[in-house]
Amino acid sequence: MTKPEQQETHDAIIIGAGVTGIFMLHKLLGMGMDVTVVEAAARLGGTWNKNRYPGCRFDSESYSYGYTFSKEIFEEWKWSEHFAGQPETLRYLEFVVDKLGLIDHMQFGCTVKTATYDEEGRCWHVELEGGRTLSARYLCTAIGLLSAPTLPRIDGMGDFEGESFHTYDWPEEEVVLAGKRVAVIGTGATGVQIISEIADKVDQLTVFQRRPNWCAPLHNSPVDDQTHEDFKSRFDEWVELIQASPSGFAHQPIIRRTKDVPKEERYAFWEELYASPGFGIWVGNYFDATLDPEANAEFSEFIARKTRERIDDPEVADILIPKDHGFGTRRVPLETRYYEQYNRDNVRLVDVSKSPIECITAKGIKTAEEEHEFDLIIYATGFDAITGAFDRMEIIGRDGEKLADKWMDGPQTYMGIQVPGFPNLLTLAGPQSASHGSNFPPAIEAVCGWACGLIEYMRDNGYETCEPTNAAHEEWEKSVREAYGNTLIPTAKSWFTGYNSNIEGHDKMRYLVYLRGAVNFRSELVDVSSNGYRGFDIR
Ligand code: NA7
Repeated sequence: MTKPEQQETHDAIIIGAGVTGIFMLHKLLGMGMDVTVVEAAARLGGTWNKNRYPGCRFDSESYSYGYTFSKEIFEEWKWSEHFAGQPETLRYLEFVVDKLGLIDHMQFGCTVKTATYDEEGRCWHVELEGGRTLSARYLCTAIGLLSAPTLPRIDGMGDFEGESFHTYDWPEEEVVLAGKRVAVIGTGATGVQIISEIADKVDQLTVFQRRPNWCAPLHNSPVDDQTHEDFKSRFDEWVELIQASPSGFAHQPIIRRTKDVPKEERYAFWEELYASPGFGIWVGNYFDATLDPEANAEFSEFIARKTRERIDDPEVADILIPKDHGFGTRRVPLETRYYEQYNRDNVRLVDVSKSPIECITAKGIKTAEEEHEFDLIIYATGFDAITGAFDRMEIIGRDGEKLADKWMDGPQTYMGIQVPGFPNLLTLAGPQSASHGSNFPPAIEAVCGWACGLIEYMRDNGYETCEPTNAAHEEWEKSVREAYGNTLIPTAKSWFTGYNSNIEGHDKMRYLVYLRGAVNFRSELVDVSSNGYRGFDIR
């Protein structure tokens, strides 16, 4: 392949200016490299720029979601809530970029159309929408795990005369909710947040639920000055706590089997978890709660009881309690007064599993039983998770092989970071890494740090290309699959297991996530690098 003339050339190109892209840019610039970030949106922030729907906020503790690589940033930024909302998180990322002087290395409004490996030049050529091309030795994808929204495949969606959009495409300008008849389709983490937030702001809210999720209270609260000072004084301890946790949150699983704990004691502990903030209820429980079917069933029944207590109408409660999967086998939405919203007179729940949506009409949504009229339809229908953002651009490796074809039946990677046949492509936050199975930013700090170590090693030794061997990739694949088998995750259809009814072909299990936890993942990274980057073919 010949290099197009007058091409903009860098040492590295990072695609995406979100949490990952920002940190990777900072690291590579620190190594003295010439780097540019190309970002499709008009501003930085990635997920936290796009998800502007009402109620969007962290389910991670603010202090565990913020970067931990800089004590100065940790100390200077004061979170206003223990689980910050989207506007604050976006401001935080802008603060970090400003503090580190990164903005001049970012180009906005740049959607990548194709990225093609040039065997002869040992580099990547990136073509943007509009025709501009850039090239670099290293191509780093920082394109998010939930950044390819999927709309349902329902007839008549274009006929609706009111407003409608996917939560990811929530408009920047204000959306008037007061006095509106609103439909929300979808009750995942996004739907739960939006329903909780808007129920008392709209005239009527109708929720279309296909399958319920197990939700638990978030217990958010403001951060006062004293608490912030405490966090500042315990920075090292706090980072250690997060690093020691398999989930990357400020919670450790209890190393006791559920049935080994006397009944009274375990129920008292579960009450405590239900009354505590954050994901402790999911990842700070007895370790077998999401591994052993019996333990899982008992804990699920406990949550079902807690849920029923909050809903006035037992029939509505029954529809909201999952029957097809146990607690924690899908992503647990954390909520603030979610279930109480169904006690309001202006909120209605439609069970789509019993009363399927037939079509969208000019006026609203027609189910098998009724035609509902709306002013606004909100699609909280989720994402083509983890691999979707890769599929939306054309990535072409050695011998013209397309990444989308290679990954047709599921991703193939080594360490979740590289793909055989795609030299010098670093899939930061790519499939089969720990960043999806644990708190995202700490995992990404580890992955980016490791990838930079690899680049440094290549630079110091005069190497030009790196890609995994097929054998290493196959072994990794096997290990990722085996880890699924040790959990109850495969018993539930969700984005963790690669299902999405709105995409052709995504109706079978795909192994997208490294499930052995963040601590093991970091050990595997260290093991590989300290053994001469075992499994990588570096030339
Ligand atoms: P999720 O968790 O994938 O949830 C999507 C929801 O939309 C879920 O309730 C789906 O029902 C529902 N859905 C999807 N397609 C349809 C159709 N065609 N008809 C009816 N209902 C549908 O996405 P979220 O955006 O909520 O959360 C994604 C992540 O963002 C979350 O895990 C956090 O990490 C942040 P289903 O359960 O498939 O029956």
